[in-house]
Amino acid sequence: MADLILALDLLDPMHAREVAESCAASLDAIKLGYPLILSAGLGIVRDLADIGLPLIADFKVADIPNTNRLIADQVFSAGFDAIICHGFTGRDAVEACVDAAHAYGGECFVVAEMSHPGALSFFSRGVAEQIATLAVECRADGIIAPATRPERIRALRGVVRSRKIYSPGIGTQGGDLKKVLPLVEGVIVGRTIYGAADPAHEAAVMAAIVNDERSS
Ligand code: 3DU
Repeated sequence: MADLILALDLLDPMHAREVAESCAASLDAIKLGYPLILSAGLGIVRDLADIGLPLIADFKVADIPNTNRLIADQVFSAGFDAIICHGFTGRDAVEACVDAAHAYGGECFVVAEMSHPGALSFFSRGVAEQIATLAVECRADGIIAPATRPERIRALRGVVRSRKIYSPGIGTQGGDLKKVLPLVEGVIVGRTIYGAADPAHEAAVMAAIVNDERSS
């Protein structure tokens, strides 16, 4: 049972709101990251809250524990429901994010392996498995794993078991929605939806595939 999560990487706040609103009925959550927040300001989180979907902060937080805690406090105070952090920073830094998320009743996801080709420079030779293990030990709610490499999602499932796996890289980056859906709890889709001529239609098409998988 996977969720459809829109990566809202648009720069114009009005356009972002329009796309989010028009796609909302097909979505389970919206992920906001640096592109939109740096352009529109953190206030856009409150502006989007009335759409009624959980909002995930993709800041891939990767600092020392104290700074991670300060960032996470800002994220959850702003109205986000979940945060994404990096795991290569180590146990204390990841725990700072997880603890802050849970103190606010939110969730924390740890990037285990990225989806782009260059990710393999460092997310290889067992590193992703180590990060996923750390995520579980730190009581993170889940990990981020690449839709571009379904075999890696399968390998990381062996580590995280029942914890959630959210997977970006569908569509534009080459990941196949139908292949990835049975492997994860959430698919993250950006350009294929918001870059379509009719984003609401594209989101509805994808949601129908997600729902088919849910009922199969
Ligand atoms: O390629 P898309 O346009 O569907 O966007 C994917 C989103 O997921 C985008 O916000 C990107 O920053 C994020 N992401 C990855 O693509 C890959 C990762 O490993 C982690 C996050």
